[in-house]
Amino acid sequence: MAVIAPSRRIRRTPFTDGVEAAGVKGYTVYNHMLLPTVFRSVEEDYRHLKSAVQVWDVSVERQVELRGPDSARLMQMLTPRDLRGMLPGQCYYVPIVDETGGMLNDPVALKLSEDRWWISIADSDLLFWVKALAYGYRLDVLVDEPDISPLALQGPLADDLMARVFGDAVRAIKFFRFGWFDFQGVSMAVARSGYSKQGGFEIYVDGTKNGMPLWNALMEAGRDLDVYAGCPNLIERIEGGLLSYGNDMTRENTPHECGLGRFCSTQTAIGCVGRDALLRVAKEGPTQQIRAISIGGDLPVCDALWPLMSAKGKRIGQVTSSAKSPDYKTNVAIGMVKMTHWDEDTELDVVTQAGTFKATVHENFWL
Ligand code: THG
Repeated sequence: MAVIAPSRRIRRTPFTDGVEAAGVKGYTVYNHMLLPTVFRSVEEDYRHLKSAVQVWDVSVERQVELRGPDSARLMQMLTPRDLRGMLPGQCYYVPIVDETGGMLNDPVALKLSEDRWWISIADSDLLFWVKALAYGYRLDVLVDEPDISPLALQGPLADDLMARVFGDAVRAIKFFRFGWFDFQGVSMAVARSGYSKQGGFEIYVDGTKNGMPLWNALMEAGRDLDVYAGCPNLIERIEGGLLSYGNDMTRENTPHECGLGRFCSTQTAIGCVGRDALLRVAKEGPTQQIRAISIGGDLPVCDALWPLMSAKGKRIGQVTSSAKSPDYKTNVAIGMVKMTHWDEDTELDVVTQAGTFKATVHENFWL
């Protein structure tokens, strides 16, 4: 493939200079911004992620900030997850749905205080929907995108590296909680979270100018830990069942179809704009759902949906992400499968641009 032409519409990040110095080999575009996809090779990056520690430029996880007395009300309008028990310092994975119950995004929400929230978004222009609701309902809330850029530390040695730069107190941060930590006189939110199953942190870097100093400090402090630049890894995230908005689900899907029912409490999420629609579909339950799928053979890259066919030759779903897994000696994949074929060990055919391959449905992901 040819290169992507750089322009103002494809934003660089505060860390792009560091990413390029580390030898980034590929990018995707996510929230109109550069997201690295590979440094050494996807397989080498995968091995290193599972054994050491990586610094990830995940600035593309843009923040939609809500500020003002109606912030909590607006936040609850966006999601079927009941937010009443959420405390400042907590992160919640929150499906965001429209009035039909269709998925608009699957961000991590951070409650900074009763009247200040961050929505750490996946790849869709959620800002417009949030601004429109605030305006249409005449809410007393400011909605914008602040100069905050998440930097993730992921991998088994993340705690050790993090403690060297931010102090031993970071070790006490619990999963999906955050605290405020100082870097060179600037206070930043530090959460135990991230788009891998290897453990680690996300630093919500405040101010573009503070990006490279922090990047360099982490690289320097982690030299003997074999720290390296990394990025969300396709193989590892499929093994872990971490969904990719726009790939594995779209506005056409409900949270229940996406296997995100455990993050919904639609009955008590009073004010959620998709509540009535979701209550209607929840009564019957979903008729298709996301599943882990293993596929045999030498697959091409999955850059479009691949139809899934039953033994009788009927279309019963699609594969939307796949990668060859070194640890599981099979191609690991994520797909949407109709109810009639979603049970463990169901055998299917998957139709790719390079022919048809044997696929098997699983009820659980690998990690
Ligand atoms: N971190 C932050 N923002 C993000 C992402 C992130 N924005 C974009 C994208 N990732 C949003 N999607 C996800 C998907 C999965 C998770 C987080 C964000 C995730 N899921 C865990 C799991 O499924 O095991 C745990 C969820 C839970 O138990 O609450 O972490 O990664 N800041």
